Amino acid sequence: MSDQYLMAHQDYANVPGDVNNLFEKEREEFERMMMIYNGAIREVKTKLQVLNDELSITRNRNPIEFIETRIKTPDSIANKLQKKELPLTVESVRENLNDVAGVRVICAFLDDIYKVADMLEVQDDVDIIKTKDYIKKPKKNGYRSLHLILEVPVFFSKGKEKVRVEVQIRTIAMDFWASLEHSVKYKKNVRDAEDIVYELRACADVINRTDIHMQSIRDKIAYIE
Ligand code: 0O2
Repeated sequence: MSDQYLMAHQDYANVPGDVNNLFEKEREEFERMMMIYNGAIREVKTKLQVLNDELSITRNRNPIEFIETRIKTPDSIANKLQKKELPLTVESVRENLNDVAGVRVICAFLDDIYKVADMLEVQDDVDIIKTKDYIKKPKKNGYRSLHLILEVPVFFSKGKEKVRVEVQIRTIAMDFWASLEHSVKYKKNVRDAEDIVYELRACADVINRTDIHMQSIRDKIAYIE
């Protein structure tokens, strides 16, 4: 059993009181759902690794620097459903949440992001349900990333199930920015945070210009004999 699979179960076992009770009636169903999401994460990660290996031969370099995966914790699932005023049931999770299974793909260059997305799109068994391009249309805070909601089949002893996975694709620099920005969300003193939000916004713009510049330098290097 993988560490990640174990982690999902440990998280479930350690959920704070309220949330634990919310899914208690459906504990078995909930565990099965998490097992299925874990399967889908593995499917998508393997697909990405195979594509990366192939491109490292045909293009002589890897478009993907690294891949991270995560499964949403039960309390985070419950919080999101509550925020959207949706029922806290397994059925509601499956119908309404797209990001219980999450895969993050980190690329060196901007054009690699779209290359990876295109390669996923043409796979026979991958359906792209939704695309959010926060690179072409960044969020107000400066967040940039390409989000794809995929549906992939996961095969079991008694058939297959289509499962949704959120894939976030971004550059190393965008990822660096997003990790720091994410930590501001958990700070209580909003007044102090206001300056930080402004500075982060400015950094996001610098990062974007740098990403574009690095890509053009890479292209120039490619022409040097
Ligand atoms: P966590 O902790 O990463 O799981 P939807 O109902 O799906 O349309 P949602 O879920 O807000 O609405 O979709 P969106 O905008 O695609 O965001 C999904 C995820 O993208 C977030 O998950 C974050 O991981 C990431 N993200 C989106 N906006 C930002 C941002 O401004 N800053 C950072 N750092 N990350 C962002 P969660 O569930 O919010 O969080």
